[in-house]
Amino acid sequence: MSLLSRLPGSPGKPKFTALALAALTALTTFTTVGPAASPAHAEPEDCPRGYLCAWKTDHATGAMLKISASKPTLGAWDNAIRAVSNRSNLYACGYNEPYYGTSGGWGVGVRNPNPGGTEWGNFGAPSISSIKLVPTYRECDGPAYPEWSVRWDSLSRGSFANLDGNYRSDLLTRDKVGRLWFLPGNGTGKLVGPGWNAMNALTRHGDFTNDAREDVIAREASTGKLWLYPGTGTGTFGARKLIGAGGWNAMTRITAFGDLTGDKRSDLLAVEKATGKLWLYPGTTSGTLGARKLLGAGGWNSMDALTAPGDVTGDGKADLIAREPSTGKLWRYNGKTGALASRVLIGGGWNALGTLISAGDSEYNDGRNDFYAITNSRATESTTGSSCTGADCLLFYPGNGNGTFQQGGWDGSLWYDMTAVF
Ligand SMILES: [Ca+2]
Ligand SMILES: [Ca+2]
Ligand SMILES: [Ca+2]
Ligand SMILES: [Ca+2]
Repeated sequence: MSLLSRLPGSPGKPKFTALALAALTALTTFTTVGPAASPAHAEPEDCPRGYLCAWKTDHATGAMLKISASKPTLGAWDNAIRAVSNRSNLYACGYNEPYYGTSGGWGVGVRNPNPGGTEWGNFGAPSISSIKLVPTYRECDGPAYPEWSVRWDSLSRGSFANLDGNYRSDLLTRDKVGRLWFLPGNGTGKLVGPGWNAMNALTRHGDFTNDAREDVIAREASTGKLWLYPGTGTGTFGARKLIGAGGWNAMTRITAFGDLTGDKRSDLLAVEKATGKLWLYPGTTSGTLGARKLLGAGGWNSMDALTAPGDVTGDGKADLIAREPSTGKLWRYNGKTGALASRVLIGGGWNALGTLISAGDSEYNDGRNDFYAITNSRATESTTGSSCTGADCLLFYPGNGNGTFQQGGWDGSLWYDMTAVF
């Protein structure tokens, strides 16, 4: 079916806003608009901002349906919608069955948010029987969060990459609209809370409050304050505590590391933007951070990803992984007590990867910490080892326990609509 059409008032000028991932999912984004011939009474302008409006004619004339929330059934509008304008801030998903079901090989028709009202069109079929309005594209045909499934692993238990302390590594992910989700590792997800777009650095790994439960540290963009969110041991968090009164906007690559100083308390690493120095902020008995110590005299601005995978070399000391964007090389810095050893090259081609993720010993029950990465648009079949190319494929790199990782492979999940995974 052809999705190409024209914008009102711009005959012959095609406009596409289809999402790149449409081809990878059952979803289809329609940006089609009415026929070039101007209707006598074009009414899309009558649709108020904040609403999804629908008409029973191709020309968007006559009676107008106006909704601002999902409709599992459509009553008199069932199978009657021929034109739509989505002036809400949400994605509009059209289904050919009631209660958001599809049948007959029909996928979900999606219309992107268009509060300005510059586009109108249809859902791609005249048989729409329910409409969902959702904040992110992926919610048209599934949960708001990606599928994170790892095997039950007796050695996973602990407070590294394990917020709920059970036998599966877990992840946190923030979606585009700022909701933070806890992914316990069995494919499900639980909402931690909204509002996390106020933070422009998020990190975890290790326990900072000395209760054996993993915590989260976040930087507030508007203030440069650093906040500690104490883990409750269930994937939720207690009242946040200020651990950095300000000035943290001068830092980048803020990374909860595990224990580097050897006192069994988790420490924090960060790079000073102005100088390229790498600093260690030691965890203390009170859950605050002690006086910082210089770890790297300079040059750390040449790294664009710091990741703390825990101990990957098997000596019991946490290690650091960093990517050099100018070369795409991945480097490992072995942890020593209070310092990092000279770097060791562990991979190339890592510029095709966006987010790097540590998940502890997530698989194989081997006590070896594993590593994950999410591809960016540069990823090819050789990057992913699979047919998943381009952005948002989650790749799994099993740890060998000696500081190296096996060849990565796609785990089958797609992480679009996410702005942080940690
Ligand atoms: Ca804790
Ligand atoms: Ca420490
Ligand atoms: Ca180590
Ligand atoms: Ca493992």
